[in-house]
Amino acid sequence: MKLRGIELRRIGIPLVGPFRTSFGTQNDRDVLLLKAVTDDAEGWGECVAMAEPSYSPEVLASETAVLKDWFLPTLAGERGQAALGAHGAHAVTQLLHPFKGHRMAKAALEMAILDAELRAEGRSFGRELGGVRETVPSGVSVGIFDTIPQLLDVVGGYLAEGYVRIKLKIEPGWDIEPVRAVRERFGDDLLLQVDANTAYTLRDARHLAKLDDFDLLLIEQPLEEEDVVGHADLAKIVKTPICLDESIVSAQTAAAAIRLEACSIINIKPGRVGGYLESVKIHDLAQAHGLAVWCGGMLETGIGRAANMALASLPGFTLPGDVSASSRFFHTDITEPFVLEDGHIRVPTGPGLGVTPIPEILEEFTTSVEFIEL
Ligand code: NPG
Repeated sequence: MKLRGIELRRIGIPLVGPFRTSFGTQNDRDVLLLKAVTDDAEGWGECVAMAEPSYSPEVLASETAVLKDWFLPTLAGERGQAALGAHGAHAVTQLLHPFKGHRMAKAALEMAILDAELRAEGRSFGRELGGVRETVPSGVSVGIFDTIPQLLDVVGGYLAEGYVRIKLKIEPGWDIEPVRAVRERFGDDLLLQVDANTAYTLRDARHLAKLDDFDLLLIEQPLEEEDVVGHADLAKIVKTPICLDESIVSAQTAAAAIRLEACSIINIKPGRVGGYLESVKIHDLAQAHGLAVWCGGMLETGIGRAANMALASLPGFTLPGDVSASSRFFHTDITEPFVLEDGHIRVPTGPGLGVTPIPEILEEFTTSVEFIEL
């Protein structure tokens, strides 16, 4: 495979409504899309970085800069092209290994090149990653609201649509009571979990233990991302399983967290860990240690969503993920929308991602575009 160039395209899509978490409120999604142009095919990648460094230090501006200044020149060089020619997308991680961090840019680049490679060979993302399911159960992430009646209305709406699991965003002051209200209104059979996005400290352990009354599937990332030991301490006080998100940025950090017993469940987000291939490694590691994993979401367009569906179809993804229908976030997606079918979403089976942006819609949302020839 010869990589001819990469198109970097910024798009802005309005959200169906504000999405409030413990780290801020989003009203639209500003996305960096990559298109890898090879001799044989074109492939798409989506960079999940956000505009502000509130979830991760990696932001759209930093990821665009490292791609242009470091990653693309490395792939363009003689050694880069030779490695891509021999090993395709599997060479990307090794080639970019000398560069620290910026996993969201690495993930997007690997994804675009892998998509181009698979499209050229007529193979699907799902098959390539090791997927075993045709459909995946769909969970939905529910933001923070001003009042409990508002929250109950929204959760009721999602359940009427068929979502099989509800994740409530929590923060100090919005935790026990909203969880109690949802559990009481919708009953004990509802699959329910919470996500704190690092909003607590170990001093809140007794308070968080009150969540044990509500039979939650898990508490996601209650403490700061670097406080892995704190999560291990918390896991001894709280009975609800601890799930890590922000703390896990690689298979190596996953191995350390498992060894420390800091979590019993992992949320895998390919952008956060540097790509779909690293995600498979974390899946395999978790499976070997008997931990459940599930696929997180970062308000992806249909491009990132398609790849997430493929990942979520692997056998170790035993909990429903944040793999919602496109309509959860967007009135108009840039690809054919992903839709709920009896609480599940169909994993694309066509070559590569199995979906492509619809040109007119892509143009409408585009705010800038640049082609970098290699
Ligand atoms: O379904 O795409 C989705 C969103 C799920 O809540 C969700 N994502 O902390 O997990 C998270 C949160 C998030 C969104 C994080 C955007 C970072 C950016």
